Amino acid sequence: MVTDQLDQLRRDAQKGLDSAATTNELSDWHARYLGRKGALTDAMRQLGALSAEERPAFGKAVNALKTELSEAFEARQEIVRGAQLDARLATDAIDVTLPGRPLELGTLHPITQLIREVSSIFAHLGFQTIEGPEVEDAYYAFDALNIPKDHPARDVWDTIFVQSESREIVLRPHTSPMQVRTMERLKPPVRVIVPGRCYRYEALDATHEWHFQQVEGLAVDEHLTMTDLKGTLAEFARQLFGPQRKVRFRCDYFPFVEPGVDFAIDCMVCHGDGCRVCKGTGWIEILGAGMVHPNVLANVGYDPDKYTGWAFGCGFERLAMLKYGITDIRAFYQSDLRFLSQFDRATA
Ligand code: FA5
Repeated sequence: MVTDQLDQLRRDAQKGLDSAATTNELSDWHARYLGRKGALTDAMRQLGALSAEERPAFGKAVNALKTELSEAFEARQEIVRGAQLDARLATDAIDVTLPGRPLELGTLHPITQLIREVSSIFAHLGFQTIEGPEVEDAYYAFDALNIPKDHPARDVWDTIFVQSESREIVLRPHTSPMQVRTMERLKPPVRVIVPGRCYRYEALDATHEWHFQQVEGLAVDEHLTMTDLKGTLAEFARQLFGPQRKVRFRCDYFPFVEPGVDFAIDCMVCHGDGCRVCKGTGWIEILGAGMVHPNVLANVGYDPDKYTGWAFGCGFERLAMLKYGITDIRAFYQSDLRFLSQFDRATA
């Protein structure tokens, strides 16, 4: 009778195990048959009600069934785990034959491209490209450039001040401070260009940004003259804007050069006839330049009787506007991909 009960228990347990298909169902089954309050524990409890002769055989049979069901449980557990893994692999399957999604490549900003082009032109003319600080001491931005405190020309550069009590620190309004820093560091002959960011407290419009990029050019040696300046800038303009470009120099004033000039090229839209781009003049001014002022040479310890030099300063955004026919300078820094992706010829 008791043995019949155990046989029934075995059949029920085996049936339940065969139909357990998930780990949850398996742990329910384990609790029901092998757990502390499970059917086999109940069966063991019946030992007390049996006679002394029946007990050993029944105890042995219960233990054998426990071992048998434990082994069956482990085997079933393996099968269920394997089936679950197969199901997960089937749903997560990657089709390695599908074509990949192409990565969108970034491109260099048009101003960065132009900086590289200008550096390359000047490299072929024997100029080294260097960089300098954007946060600058007013000594380098003004004083050493022959613009002492209270000089009216200081207002021309609408300067953003960072600190002004013990020491005047500014966001550089032009790259000309690098004339002084370079000459302090190097002995003549000097031939450098210095591209970099500049900042001015400006009213913004189609040709004025509060943040823009300039390139400074500086050459110092014995016997340098305006002719060298003129030849270098004409070559630069023709390489950038085409070999047929005419160039024009006119007097201009900058405290750190003497004489000072503005440099223009003939309008590439109307070829000098006069149009909206050149405001009817036939010429487009692209930079300021001149012979380095003797005071600036003296400030860095160069002998102005022995050395002469020339310098120029040019805005990259205005160059790019001319080169690419862009009518509003603000387009460069609005991060509009529709605008920027037009300049995707260089990616490295
Ligand atoms: C200067 O900054 C002088 N340091 C240039 C110079 C260097 C003269 C060496 C002589 C010798 P100016 O303020 O004109 O000059 O600026 C030079 C160029 O910077 C301008 O022709 C223009 O292209 C660009 N620029 C000036 N202000 C702005 C602005 N707000 N937005 C965009 N470009 C500007």
